[in-house]
Amino acid sequence: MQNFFEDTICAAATPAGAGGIAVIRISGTVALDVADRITDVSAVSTVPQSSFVPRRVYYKEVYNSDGSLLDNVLLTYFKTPYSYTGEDVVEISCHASPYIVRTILSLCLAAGARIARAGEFTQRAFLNGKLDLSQAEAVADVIASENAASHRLAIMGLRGGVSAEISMLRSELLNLTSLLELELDFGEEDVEFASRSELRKLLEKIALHANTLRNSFALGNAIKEGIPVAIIGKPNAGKSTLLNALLGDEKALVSEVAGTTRDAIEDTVIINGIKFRFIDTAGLRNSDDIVERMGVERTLSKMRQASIWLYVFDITDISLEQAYSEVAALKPNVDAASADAASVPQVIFIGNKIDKLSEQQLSVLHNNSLMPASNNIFLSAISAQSSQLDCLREALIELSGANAVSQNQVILTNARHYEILGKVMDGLSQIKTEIESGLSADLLSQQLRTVLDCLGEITGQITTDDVLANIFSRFCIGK
Ligand SMILES: Nc1nc2c(ncn2[C@@H]2O[C@H](COP(=O)(O)OP(=O)(O)OP(=O)(O)O)[C@@H](O)[C@H]2O)c(=O)[nH]1
Ligand SMILES: [Mg+2]
Repeated sequence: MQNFFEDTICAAATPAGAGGIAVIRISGTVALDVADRITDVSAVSTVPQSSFVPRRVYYKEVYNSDGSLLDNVLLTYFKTPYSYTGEDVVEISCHASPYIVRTILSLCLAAGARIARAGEFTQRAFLNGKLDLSQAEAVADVIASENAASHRLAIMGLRGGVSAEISMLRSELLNLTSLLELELDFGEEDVEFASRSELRKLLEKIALHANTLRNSFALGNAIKEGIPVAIIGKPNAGKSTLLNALLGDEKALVSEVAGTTRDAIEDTVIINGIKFRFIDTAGLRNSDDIVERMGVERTLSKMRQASIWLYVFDITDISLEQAYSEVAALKPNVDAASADAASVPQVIFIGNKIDKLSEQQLSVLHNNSLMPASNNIFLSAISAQSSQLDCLREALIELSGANAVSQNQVILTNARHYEILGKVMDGLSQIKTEIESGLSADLLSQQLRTVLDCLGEITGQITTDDVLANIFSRFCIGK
């Protein structure tokens, strides 16, 4: 259904002072009027009858209010409802001078438009039914996407992947609700159309579906924000050297003094279209130095957040078995936060400083430069100083899981959707308990309706002004 807003809005859709061309977008009932007033004639003259044909590009002149030429522009008209917002939209491409853009905007204001708020074009698109809310949110993700993996997920959202998944869940729940509501219609006759154990099974299936979708957020969020990789190990193992080599930048201080790194040092790198967030940490050891102890605390907390650990050890100093037992000893320190199976980190053991090994010792390692030792454990022998890290990069890409996402797989990347699905899961498990305790059909169906409303918050069938304001205020102006 089309909503009509009183105001016609305008804004630059391109960043100020960048590139050769800027685009100004005007949307609303008087967009065409505004376009008429500012092109070819002085803005103070009377309004001519518009002759713009939709979806054609016009070469026009824009004049200052004193009648002098401001710029030559290209103008395109999109007639309601066939536009981004669903309203009459005019797009003006002008030269990207901030002065020209500012002046055209002020001519638009004089002609009856007002400046758009952040995200207002997309908000109108949503309110006019051009996009649902999860798609509107994906627009912001597409704009923000900076690598192949996050872009792929954003496009999936924009094309309605999340919406389709939610509407599938909704229709499964609606089926269940209508089974129950049918019973209500025959209330007097005390019939049970759906056996309670059938209902429970259906509900479990729906909960499983919702849970799978919800769990995909761990990966989706990591792909969007950068897969968190903690570089950990004993002091002097070469962690900071490895960070620098991975970043191709001398970001962290390196020295032969054990305990060089105190604070966690983070930076992101894109490897094969996947963003990784590497976190170099303070070497793990017991220390009397209070600052170093604080650093170690910080290391443990970064380890809890990481989905991959690079456990670096000096291959000339300790054996693989020792490295294993060191990591095993670390696990209890971080397990508290890892109750969720999805968050158990994968570990790559990195025997560092192979340049210090003899030819003979090296030949033992040869061909074994990267071996999957068991489920979540990989081995790599490197020299962090040499920057020859292709094996490690390949292992990281593989462990990230980003490439395993198939074209059609829906992965959540939006924290709001994740939170709502949490509420949905709670609701479903409560209903399951209530089915078991024999709650009446009408109370059960009421509860199911509440869960359905929850799902509607994701796609925007159910929203409040606050939620909308919160979502769209994070957009840039002009989008
Ligand atoms: N021969 C050799 N030396 C290395 C290699 N990697 C690091 N080193 C040296 O080992 C020492 C410690 O390196 P760092 O990168 O500072 O070690 P770290 O693990 O960050 O140490 P802390 O910050 O103290 O925990 C430095 O003198 C490095 O030059 C390597 O691959 N081969
Ligand atoms: Mg260091």
